[in-house]
Amino acid sequence: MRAEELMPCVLITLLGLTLMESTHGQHMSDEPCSVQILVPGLKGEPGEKGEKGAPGRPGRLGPLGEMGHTGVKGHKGIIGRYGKMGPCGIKGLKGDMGDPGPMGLNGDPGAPCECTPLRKMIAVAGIKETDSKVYLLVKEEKRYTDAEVYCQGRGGHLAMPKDEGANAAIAGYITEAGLSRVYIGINDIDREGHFTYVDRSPMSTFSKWREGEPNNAYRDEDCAEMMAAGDWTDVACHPTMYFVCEFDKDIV
Ligand SMILES: [Ca+2]
Ligand SMILES: [Ca+2]
Repeated sequence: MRAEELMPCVLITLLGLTLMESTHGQHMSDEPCSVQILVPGLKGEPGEKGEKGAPGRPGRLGPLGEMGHTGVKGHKGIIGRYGKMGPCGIKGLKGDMGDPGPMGLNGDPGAPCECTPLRKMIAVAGIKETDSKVYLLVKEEKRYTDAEVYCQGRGGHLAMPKDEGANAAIAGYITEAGLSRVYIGINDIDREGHFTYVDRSPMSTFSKWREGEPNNAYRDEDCAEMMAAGDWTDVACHPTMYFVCEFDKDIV
């Protein structure tokens, strides 16, 4: 037999030996080279169930799902916290003036009065004085009652000459001022023909009526004036003229 013819036999035998070794090994070595047809055996009995395998690898990412339906509107929420303070507003209009405040404290005492210069100044302004009275010629034309109000407002009365000295002082005052007549504090307003001083003190022994006066001319003369010579006449009360006030010295 040539090598070429022997080769298939050898190959098949080797193959058969290899396959059959586990079951027929002891018989194969004695057999001469022969052709054997190897076919699969019968299906065996099912094996026992194996153990659970390890978890598989993660699957591939799936496709996007469809868009969901619009939900139902929810209930109103509770009130939130206060917000931050807003910016400043524009300036308002000016308000009304307030009530007057309380009176302030008294000021410090003034400097002591330098009386000599003051008296000198008053004298320059035209004051006349006797031992007990100071007279002031007021060059403002007023009715009799208004003249008395003026004098009272300054703490005095229309001049009430009650003796020759006072009467002379007033008369000199009128003359020096270049006047002819002024109101003085004598009248019979309360009772016709019954003259009193303007402070209602009675006429006593002293009087200086001009001859023929008082005559209550036109039945309308209830006031009195002094002429520059110092004599008196009764006159109407409503004409306006200058007048002389008198003040007690102890209150000046
Ligand atoms: Ca009269
Ligand atoms: Ca008269």
